[in-house]
Amino acid sequence: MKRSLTGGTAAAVLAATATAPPAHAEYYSVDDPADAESSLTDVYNARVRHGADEVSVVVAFADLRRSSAAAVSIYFDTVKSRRGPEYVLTSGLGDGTDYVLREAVRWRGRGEHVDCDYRARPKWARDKFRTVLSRACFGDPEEIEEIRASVKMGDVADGSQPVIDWVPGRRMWSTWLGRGA
Ligand SMILES: [Ca+2]
Ligand SMILES: [Ca+2]
Repeated sequence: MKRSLTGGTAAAVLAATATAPPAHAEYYSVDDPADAESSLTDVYNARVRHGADEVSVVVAFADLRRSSAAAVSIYFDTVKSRRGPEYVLTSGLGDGTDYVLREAVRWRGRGEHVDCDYRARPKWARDKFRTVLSRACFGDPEEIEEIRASVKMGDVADGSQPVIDWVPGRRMWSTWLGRGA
């Protein structure tokens, strides 16, 4: 289902509008424009939460379906002194697909899956994808102070041309999130 040209253009003009939380907030939420409309899974919003024991990310799409062939990668930056993400969770968005958390090097997953407590699930009826990861997935929980995340959706809408939607932008990050109560 195509959005109207007018609506799409107007939305695309707007830069991603972040809800600026105070420093060390535990939440980050960003709306993303209709800038990948050739894919049903154009990302509309991403929300990151750094809780007392878990980190969760919810990604909202225009129209998420069980038949989706798209995938989502959620990058986590946990070590400020090392450029780029330390971890990446990758999942399919269709029915029967799987998900995996791996260490990341230069924005690519590498090695075996990280052995820790995490889960991920598309919620087709709500057009959302949600993942929840134990803080222990990111190393010694006592040593992790702040975490930030970046979201990339990838789809092959017409079977040839890849459609990519980064939130809040290509290799850009949420704010740093301190551990919440
Ligand atoms: Ca978008
Ligand atoms: Ca890093």
